[in-house]
Amino acid sequence: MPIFLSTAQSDFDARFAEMLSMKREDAADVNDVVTAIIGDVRDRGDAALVELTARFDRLDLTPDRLAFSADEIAAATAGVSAGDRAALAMAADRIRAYHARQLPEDLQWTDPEGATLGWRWTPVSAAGLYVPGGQASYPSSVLMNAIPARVAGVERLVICVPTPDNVVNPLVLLAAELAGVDEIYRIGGAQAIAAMAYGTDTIRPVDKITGPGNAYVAAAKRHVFGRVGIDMIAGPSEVLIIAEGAQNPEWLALDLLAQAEHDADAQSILITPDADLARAVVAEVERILPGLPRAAVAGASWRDYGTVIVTRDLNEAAALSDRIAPEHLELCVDDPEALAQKTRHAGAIFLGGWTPEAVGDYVSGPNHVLPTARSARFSSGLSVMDFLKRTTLARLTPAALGAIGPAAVRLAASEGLSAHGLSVSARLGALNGGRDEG
Ligand code: HSO
Ligand code: ZN
Repeated sequence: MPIFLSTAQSDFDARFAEMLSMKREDAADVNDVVTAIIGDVRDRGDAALVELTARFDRLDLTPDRLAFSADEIAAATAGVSAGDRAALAMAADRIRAYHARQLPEDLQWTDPEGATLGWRWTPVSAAGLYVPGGQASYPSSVLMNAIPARVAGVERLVICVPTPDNVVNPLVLLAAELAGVDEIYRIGGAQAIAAMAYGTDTIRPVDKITGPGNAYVAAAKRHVFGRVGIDMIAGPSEVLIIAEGAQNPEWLALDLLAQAEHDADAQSILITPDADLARAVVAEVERILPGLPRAAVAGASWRDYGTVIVTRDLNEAAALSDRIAPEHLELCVDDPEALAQKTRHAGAIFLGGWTPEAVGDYVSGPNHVLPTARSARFSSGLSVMDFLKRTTLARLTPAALGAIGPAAVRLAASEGLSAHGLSVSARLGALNGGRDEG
């Protein structure tokens, strides 16, 4: 049974707070194991990668076979159907076009004192993308991680994907090819993260690591943060749908189930001012669920975390949504634009009944790597910006230094940093024809 709440209940606030604080992820403590693996890869490089891959993935490699060769990629992708290939290519094109618009502009101006100031953006030199193996190996996620890096201008793009028992998803390799990935290594887990962060004889280190992974991968990313940049650590996925009467209950139920089938820890929430619609959607979920191939996963998610909230009106629904700060927000209402104006905290907003979140997972264009677990309050989805850094620029004329330098001299004195003060005042002295400046 999902959780049912109504804002008319006298204890609504307490029950809503309880729902909000529900812990959905049981992060296993794998830090000791991960620290040992990372140490091993740092000490022994390729030899450790070969051993760990034999142990965890039952795959015998040699250092020269860590990377997929061009022939292996061609052979693996040859069997992909024309239809799948075209769908993936369309997704890649649309994701590329969307992200191209994110490229930020450099800026420079001269202020009234004569200081020319600004900043410029430059890409990281090399990025590494982790792709999980097996069931969770999503070609769409390869596109979502790799394309923004390429659009940012990253010169070298690397993928690590584990291939347990030598099984690889051909669509993952095809997605990598479409996105313009340069190197693909068949290694996974903490050892792959360590190899990308520290490098081995075969794998040169990267500057930034992104991509989803299990508890070991997440712990390894935290561990190497600082040595390299990382993206967010994603928690279980979630969707919040705000709907009103005229919407199709079956479509809404399917949208809730699309989220629930990701993971038993995923959360699907429906908020509506229409109690009849709420009942109809729940009935549809129950009707459809048993027939889904992933009924066990979706059913567990719906039973444990599924939530239905009946509000007095849409305004109340928008306010609750902001408190939840969902990863995905669907606005299935007559005037989605107006409702979108009333919400701020969401990773991605899908406006109107013809924009199911699933289309955003694949082909609409925006990124599907989004802030989970209420972190949309303070962070954003993956973007071109994640692969860029900003360098600030300043150039002063003698007159500009004359105008603002004396304040720096004072502040240096107040911090007890005499060389700082002298470095400015020496120049001010030269400016004033040798007279000292205080
Ligand atoms: N909804 C997931 C992404 C995804 N869905 C990949 C299907 N494939 C997290 O935004
Ligand atoms: Zn999805």
